[in-house]
Amino acid sequence: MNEQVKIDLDRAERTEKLQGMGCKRKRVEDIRFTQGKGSYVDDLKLPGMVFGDFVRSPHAHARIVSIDTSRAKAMPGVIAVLTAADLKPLGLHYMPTLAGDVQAVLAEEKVLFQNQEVAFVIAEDRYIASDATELVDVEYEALPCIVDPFKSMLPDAPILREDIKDKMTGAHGPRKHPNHIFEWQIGDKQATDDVFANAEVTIKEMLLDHRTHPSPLETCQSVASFDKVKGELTLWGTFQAPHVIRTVVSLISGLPEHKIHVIAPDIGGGFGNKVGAYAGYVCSVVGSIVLGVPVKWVEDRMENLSTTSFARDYHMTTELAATKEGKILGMRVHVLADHGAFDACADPSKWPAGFMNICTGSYDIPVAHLAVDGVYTNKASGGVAYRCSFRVTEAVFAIERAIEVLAQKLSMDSAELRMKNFIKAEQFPYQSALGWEYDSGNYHVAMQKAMDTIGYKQLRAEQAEKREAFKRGETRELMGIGISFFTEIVGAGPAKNCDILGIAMFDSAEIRIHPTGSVIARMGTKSQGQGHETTYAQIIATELGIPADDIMIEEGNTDTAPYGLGTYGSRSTPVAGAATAVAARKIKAKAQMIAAHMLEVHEGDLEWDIDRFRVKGLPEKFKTMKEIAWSAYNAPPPNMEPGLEAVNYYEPPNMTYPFGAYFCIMDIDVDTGVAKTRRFYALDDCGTRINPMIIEGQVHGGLTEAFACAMGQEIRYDEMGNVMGASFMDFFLPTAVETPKWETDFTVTPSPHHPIGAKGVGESPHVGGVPCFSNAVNDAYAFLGAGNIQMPHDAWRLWKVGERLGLHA
Ligand code: MCN
Ligand code: CUM
Repeated sequence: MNEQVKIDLDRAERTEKLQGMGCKRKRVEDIRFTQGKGSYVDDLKLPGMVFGDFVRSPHAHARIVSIDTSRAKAMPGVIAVLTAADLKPLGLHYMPTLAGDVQAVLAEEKVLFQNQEVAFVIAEDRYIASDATELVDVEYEALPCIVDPFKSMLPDAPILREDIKDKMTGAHGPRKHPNHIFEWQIGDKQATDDVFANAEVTIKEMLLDHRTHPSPLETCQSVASFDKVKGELTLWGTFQAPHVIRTVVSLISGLPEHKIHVIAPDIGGGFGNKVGAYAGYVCSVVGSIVLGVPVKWVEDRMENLSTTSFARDYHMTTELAATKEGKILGMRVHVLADHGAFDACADPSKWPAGFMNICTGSYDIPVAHLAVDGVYTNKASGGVAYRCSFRVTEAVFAIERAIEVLAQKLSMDSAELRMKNFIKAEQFPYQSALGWEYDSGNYHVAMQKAMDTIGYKQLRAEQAEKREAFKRGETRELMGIGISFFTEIVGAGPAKNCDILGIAMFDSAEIRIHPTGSVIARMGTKSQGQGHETTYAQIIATELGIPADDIMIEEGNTDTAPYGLGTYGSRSTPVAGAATAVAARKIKAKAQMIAAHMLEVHEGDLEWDIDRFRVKGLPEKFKTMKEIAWSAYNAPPPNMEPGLEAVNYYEPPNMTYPFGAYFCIMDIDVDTGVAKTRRFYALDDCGTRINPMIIEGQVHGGLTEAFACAMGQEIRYDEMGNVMGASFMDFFLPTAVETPKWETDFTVTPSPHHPIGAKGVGESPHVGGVPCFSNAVNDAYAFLGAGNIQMPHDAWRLWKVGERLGLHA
């Protein structure tokens, strides 16, 4: 073996041993999860712990005439019953929301949605608490309710929020009606209107991204334990953002922040459902402070689906203006946003409709205007959840459906229309008409790769044949080809435009190298299943040349982790991932000085080689990171402080802009409305890939949820405001049986401003997936003149489309 081959082999071996970035490292957390050894909130059992459960409103809108708790209090095992009257003297019957509104913790004079919290029963066990809720006698006087957001601002609409009815300025400016929350406008209205007035071709469609729910398998829960002697509160809970929860608890309870310990243990899925603050958290805290014992609150499935943060409910009137040749000239969107009874959207403060202004998508659209009206209705609150990247799901749905509608009007192939209007590689960084600077992209290449891989031309030919066969009555099956090309905006965010409660949306990493060269690192984010323990270690492994197996990642304890804004909006990699790389580089710089001292050379004479510093030109003279770590504690250079650790709080200079090209081939039986996904191909570009296997897992999960949303999942209300679909009997949660097979692919366009070039990916498959499914369904029926078919596309609704088109015998 010649010398060079030996060196290469040795380097390859050392690299492999690290299991660093790019490695399909197996998820370390799965060792405990697959053995049932995870530690979730409900696993917590504390001495003297008691249990709370809510009395909830059967009405969507009603006045509370009286609440009588005496029968419940008399039940053996019941310890206390809290109502708004108990919370009011503490100023806790309302709590602030992240959107600048207030939200009732326990309803005082009125209830505003079905299953709203009215009283909190605390008992010796969960069953007694639950039984006792039925003994709380609440007298209601039903009021007319608003379910349809289009009726919310009618002159004679019942006023929902009497608590703020005279407050005609909300957190985001003037309100037009007592049921109006905000109007948000962005873009050049005049220029856009002018383009539409003169355009050769225009389209306009009301596109509904219907109300649904993230429904993580583990529901929302908390355990509060107040130590009266120390005056300290420990709060365990299903929190995607533990530090933010600590700050909120401090602000509303008046307890000093350092006396509050917030711990988010293992979380069984979040999907945005666990960002906000809920009545259950507040009641468990108040219960524990009042009673001096730990209080546990655990939602059941119906409570989760019907009361905690919903997703979507965006009614998007979307318009495009174009030339006859298909060059898009302008976009105009009006959104009616149904926020339910309280504005509890978890957006960065300045963005009442999240990043909806990414709705120009992947296209070079010169002018655009977006207006969003948020309104109150008699439904549960929430609105920013479910792999949404702050309303990017809605934005991408609007543009990707609109592109299909335009293509049809132009009688143009929709892939070709996309290609014609993509932002070109040389246009990056690209300034969008609605205010974003896209950091990087290579759309044509990704789209072409996707089209070639699935055999797009052949599929269209097959579809044309099938359509003819259908017309001749030879088949009852319709073939749809769904396309979506999405651009995401993730990694909130730069301080100039992203804050929560005034706290800039940085994130953090603290890395400590122990004398033996093993590592503990802590971040301000919190995994809910994304595999952070595996992947952050891979970043550190590559940066510092320490095997990932020697690195422990810890998140979710506000006492030990540096302050961070948490995990949502696919921000962990763009923000805390960047902090991790930067903190590691600080350590590496110190390590280089130590190595120079050990090797008795000048720092500049050293070069980094996978897991060691070596002397340039003398590769046999080196010190490994492990050796350096030992030296850092035992014999640091003179005048250098011992130890090897660093912290970084990273404020990103820009967001990251992952993108992807998705294709769905679907066959629909017109007689039953049953849709079968024949093939689903997803090409994702999230820049530098830390763990390809985890990315694939994220894509599989996100696509499955996209399939669910598009094809059946829905939180629907009847005209009385009764929530339909608040159990898994009615709410479509796909199992392995219904779920299609996924094909994944990728291109790599690194983010130019991120230390390792990585972009987020957690929400991409959902953002791109939903319109792809809907486009497939719409494409299947398009040649029959079906017009726009709204989601969800369950068999019943598709059967009705066939009925409407007169396709059934
Ligand atoms: N990753 C990677 N290379 C990249 C980007 C990401 O290997 N270029 C890896 C990361 O290291 C991480 C995972 O992919 O392990 C997701 O990273 P990222 O895209 O940064 O997203 P977050 O970690 O911030 O996760 C949040 C995102 C959101 S907002 C929702 S909603 C969602 C999602 O993640 N909820 C989830 N995926 C989920 N997956 C599970 N299992 N459970 C949830 O609740
Ligand atoms: Cu919008 S759901 Mo995720 O950001 O937790």
